[in-house]
Amino acid sequence: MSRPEDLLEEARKEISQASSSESLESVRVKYLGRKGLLTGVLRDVGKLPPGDRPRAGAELNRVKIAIQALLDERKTGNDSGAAIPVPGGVDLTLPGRGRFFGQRHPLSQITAEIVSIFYSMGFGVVEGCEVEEEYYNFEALNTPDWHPSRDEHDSFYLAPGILLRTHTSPVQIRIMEKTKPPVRIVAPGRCFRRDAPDASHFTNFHQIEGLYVDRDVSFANLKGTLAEFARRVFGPEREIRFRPHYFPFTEPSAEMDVSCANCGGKGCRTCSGKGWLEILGCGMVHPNVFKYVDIDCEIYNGYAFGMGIERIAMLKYGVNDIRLFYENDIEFLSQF
Ligand code: 2NM
Repeated sequence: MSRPEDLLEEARKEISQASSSESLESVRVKYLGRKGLLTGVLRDVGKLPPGDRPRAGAELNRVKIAIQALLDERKTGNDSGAAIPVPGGVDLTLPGRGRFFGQRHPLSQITAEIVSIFYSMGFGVVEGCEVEEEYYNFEALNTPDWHPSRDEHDSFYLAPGILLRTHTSPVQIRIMEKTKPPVRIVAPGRCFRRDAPDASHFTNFHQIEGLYVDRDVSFANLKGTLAEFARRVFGPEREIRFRPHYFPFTEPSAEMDVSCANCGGKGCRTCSGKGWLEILGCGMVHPNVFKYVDIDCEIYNGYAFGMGIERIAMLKYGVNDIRLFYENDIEFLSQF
């Protein structure tokens, strides 16, 4: 009598080599058919001494179930019953590999979102150069030479008077130089500062700045526009507030906060107990700036604002480290 495990091994080999459903069926008949090898051996169990029968029967049943499982496994994947050639052992019945779809970087997504909000309110979109002249980056922005950001240790100078822009404001100066009011633009782009990297600083970051110059522009116009912006980015349930601040290029100046989403304004760790999160700076364009670009500040005035895109993205999505945006970690990026 053949040993059950030998039968199983032979059946396994023949099942894997079967190249058509017909040959698979003949393997089944050979082992499990009415006159099959296994059926024959099962019948012989009756001739064993009564004490040995239960064990032998159970063993053979196990083999029978295993052979049937191997046959079933080979059959699924090939329901048509037609012969499938298997070139080089490639299993053509396996599902195809998924195609990898890329996506836009979260900073590009949020930039596009912010730009489209201002675009819908009538702002044009302008981009400038990352390498700037000191004049456009500081001088024309009423930024005195005692200001810390003019220090060699705070900006990247490429040559005397030439540096990587520390904000996108030079774009606004260049536009005002050659455009008669009304001017209504936003300028998104990459900026550079010589900061030591930590959870909220990086040597390059992104800004969107806005500028509106016309007759009779008021601080109320600025507040209304920025309130609408905050509603659209953070949702209508968040409150906003303005606090006085200082910028060389605006007077008066302010910072705008949104209420903390985490605690609803009560104060928690996210907002350092303040209940508010600072999201941007703004103000009425300083008359000295208008003098540099030859716009008559007796006729025209305007407002300007600037925000860090990383900061907005971090607050909106709950990201706690700016460096995550710059590490090309697919696990992180694909969440957006
Ligand atoms: C800010 C805050 C306040 C600003 C000012 C100007 C310009 F060119 F009109 F003078 N552009 N951007 C500005 C004003 C930027 O960023 C925090």
